[in-house]
Amino acid sequence: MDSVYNSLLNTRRERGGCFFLLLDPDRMDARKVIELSEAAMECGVDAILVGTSFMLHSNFSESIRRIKSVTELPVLIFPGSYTQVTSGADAILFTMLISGRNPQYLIDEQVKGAPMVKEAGIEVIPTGYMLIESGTLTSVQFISNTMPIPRGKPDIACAHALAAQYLGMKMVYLEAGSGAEQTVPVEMVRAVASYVDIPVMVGGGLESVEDCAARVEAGAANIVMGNRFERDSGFHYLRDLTAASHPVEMVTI
Ligand code: 1GP
Repeated sequence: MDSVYNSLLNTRRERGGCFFLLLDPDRMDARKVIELSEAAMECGVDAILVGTSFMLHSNFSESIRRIKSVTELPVLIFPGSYTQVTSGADAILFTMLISGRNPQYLIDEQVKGAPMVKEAGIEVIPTGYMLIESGTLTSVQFISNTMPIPRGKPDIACAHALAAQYLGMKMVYLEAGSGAEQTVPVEMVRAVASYVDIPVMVGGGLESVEDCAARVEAGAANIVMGNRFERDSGFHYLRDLTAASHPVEMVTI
């Protein structure tokens, strides 16, 4: 029933953390999607997230089908809107933008998407999505028309994350926005991870081994990276990033 969620919990328990690769089919061509999916398999990625803001150029279902054809990794939809619900994936992060006060992203998108998720028959991972201030106006902030949580206010982040837990969500996502100049502060990750019992996911502007290691050490269960792979070609460093997100394995080698 919750097989993807439970397998990610197990990985986190056994290896200290998980690394998720985010693919945006609007921002890379089909060949790169395939290349990255294959590299993910080889380099120790735990799951592939697929999501996009607009669906300007991509055929979302076809992209997921392509990814599934070259990898056995779990593929999770990370939807920019309810129109991205499709049956080819293994699970969906059923997100609610809890840091905002825009009813469209608190309930409207979910009501439109719920019947589609049921029809698709995919696993649902209810996720509290929290936008964190990152120094500049990010796409997600602009599109969602919501205020991010101030980066110097971990107490506000903690209260939102706990509300998500009490509402029955299975995960919280601390998001600085794709390509963020300032990433989610390590101290905010530490505060939230020690305050709630559900896994904490972190993403937005993370680039380096140190970025990943510091957030896993602070208690993040899942690290998300996408933008860096859109820019670069050759993915030799991916293995280092996944290793940094699996600290238990690093110690035992
Ligand atoms: C964006 O948190 C994710 O939704 C990943 O961010 O693309 O900056 O890695 P990047």
